[in-house]
Amino acid sequence: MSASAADRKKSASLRKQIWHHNHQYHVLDEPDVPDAEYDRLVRELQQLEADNPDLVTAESPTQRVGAKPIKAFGTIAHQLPMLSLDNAFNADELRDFHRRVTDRLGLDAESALSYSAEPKLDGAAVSLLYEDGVLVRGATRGDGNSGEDITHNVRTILAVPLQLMGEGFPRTLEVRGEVFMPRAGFAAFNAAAAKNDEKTFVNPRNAAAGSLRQLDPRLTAERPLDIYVYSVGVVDGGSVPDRHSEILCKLQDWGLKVCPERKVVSGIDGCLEFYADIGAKRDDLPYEIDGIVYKIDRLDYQQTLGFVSRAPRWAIAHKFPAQEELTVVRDIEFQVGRTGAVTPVARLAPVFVGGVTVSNATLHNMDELNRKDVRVGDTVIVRRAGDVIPEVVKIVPDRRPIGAKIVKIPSQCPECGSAVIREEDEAVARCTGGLFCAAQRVEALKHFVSRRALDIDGLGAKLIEQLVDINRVKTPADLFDLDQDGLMGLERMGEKSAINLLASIDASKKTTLSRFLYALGIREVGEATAASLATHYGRLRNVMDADEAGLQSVQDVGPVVASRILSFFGEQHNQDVVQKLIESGVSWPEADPAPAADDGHLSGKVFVLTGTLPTMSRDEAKDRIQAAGGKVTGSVSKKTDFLVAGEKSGSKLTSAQKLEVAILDEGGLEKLLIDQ
Ligand code: D41
Repeated sequence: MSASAADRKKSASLRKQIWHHNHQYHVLDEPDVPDAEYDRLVRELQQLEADNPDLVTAESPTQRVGAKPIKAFGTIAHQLPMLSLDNAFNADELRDFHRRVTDRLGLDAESALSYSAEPKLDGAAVSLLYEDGVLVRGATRGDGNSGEDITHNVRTILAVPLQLMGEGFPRTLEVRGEVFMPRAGFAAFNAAAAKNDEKTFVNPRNAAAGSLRQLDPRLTAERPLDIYVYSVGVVDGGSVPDRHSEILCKLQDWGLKVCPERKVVSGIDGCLEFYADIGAKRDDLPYEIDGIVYKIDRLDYQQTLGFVSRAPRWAIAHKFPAQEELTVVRDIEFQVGRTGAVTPVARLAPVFVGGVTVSNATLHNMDELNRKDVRVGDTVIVRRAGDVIPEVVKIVPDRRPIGAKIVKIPSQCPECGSAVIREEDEAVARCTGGLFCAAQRVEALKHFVSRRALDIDGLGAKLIEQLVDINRVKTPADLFDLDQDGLMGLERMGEKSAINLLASIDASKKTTLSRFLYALGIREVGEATAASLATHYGRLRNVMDADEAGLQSVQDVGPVVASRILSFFGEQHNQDVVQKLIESGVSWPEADPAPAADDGHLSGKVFVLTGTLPTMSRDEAKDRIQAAGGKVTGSVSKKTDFLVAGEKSGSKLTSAQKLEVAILDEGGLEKLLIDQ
């Protein structure tokens, strides 16, 4: 039976509405209806299609994910080859490129030649073919001449429209772009995979490429993939504008997703400026990029220049420093942290990666070490992305030398010889020496004096190590009876530094309860928890006397944190240290416990800080927000109440605008802090 005219009309209308909301959400990042409304529309269409199977069309939003895996990938010959990109690894190579093109075009090298500049996404290049506005085919780039048919998989990417929008698109339109996995999705995917003992991806690029090469589209649909399109291929039965930048705008009008960071720049200086701007934001972008692509904007110039051996003469990729490099593991050692965690660390042949020279990389814990099977002598891929600590991603099995040594975790602490044990359900092994262990003492002291704790200026790691080595300092309390003569006996310590250090030790005595609690280094008690405890209890005595139920009523304190606090203060030697610190003159303003429901007038409010404020330092802003009961987090989300934005605010500002988070400048924050 065929559907009634009314149902036909209804289904067409529902499809249109769903495409629209889908486009708002996945392409523009500007959802315009609540999820519940979107779901309702989809369910209505599903029901209508179930009742009237003849209403189902391939481009219906209900048909993104095919029910069955395909048997094998077909091959698709690209009608126009998908070219590759030449690279420039520094500004000089970019200048050479610019000189070549201006020469060939008969222009002055100083002339203001327009380039369309865009970040170079690190993902997988694909081709999407639209016929009469309907997505009919998706293909990988392959070798540029032919790729694999991945239509079933690209259809599952919500940012890929199954039907183009608006008007004026050519009857046949092939667009090319980069499918990528945003950082957040990559991290979440890998965390879930690791938890389930499944294979994790080495980097977002492999994750994107691997996800596209699934036979079962239901698997691809579960991967958080996204796309930016960056050029057109075949165009038939219509036309596109005659500038690259205008083509991108057109593609956007037709519902395709293009990178918002793109910009038309003028001449070599414009290129370099854009490179520096994006470079400064690189770590804050929600996706990984490995460079900037510059394309001569005018298509007639592009035509004149043509291409050589698979790469256009009119475009170039200006690379950023690589975030992954190969190097050799010289040794694997074990480090003891503040909490006694014994962590394997790879000592590497120094290698320049992610903009710095790296000679150590964490192996996290024994499970990781075993899973990655890293041995001394192995060649490994080291990765340093953003300000994340460098890590060993994987070994290169082909390069393993004969006799590469397997390293086992020591049964005794390399620092103090106490037993190393690993509790059930714990990934990390720990030294049982506690503050008897010099390594733990050093780390505990470093933490105690750190900027956000007691903030003792001039007491660096080297000095602490010396003081611990000669047994002059065993606990933080011992810092307060150091004297000038004692200090001057140490290496590299003159009279002046000794006097300065004593002055800053003295100055650190006036502190806050929150800093003091944080400085004690109780496991799981970070700054935010310390601040919650301080506002909740007001006095140290109250914290020390609190019971489990009481502790758990504090914001952010769950059973684990509560038990850590209880056992910390349950230890006599910790009580002694606290007592001694107070006797040495460490003090803070004690307050009455905060009323239960309200920990300050900004209680419950979530802040994010970005950019540089005119007069307030970031730490100061954070302290004052926390003192008023507010919470400061690192990234903007739906839960954020305020973004405090200063000069040079990057992607956090954009995210806040998108999510309609209230944005404050320093003046606005001041008002809020004072306003009761
Ligand atoms: O973001 C990218 N990965 C990107 C790749 C980009 N933004 N633009 C590109 N433009 C081209 C030309 C100039 C050939 C149209 C590309 C690529 N090609 C490309 N991706 C993989 C190979 C070549």
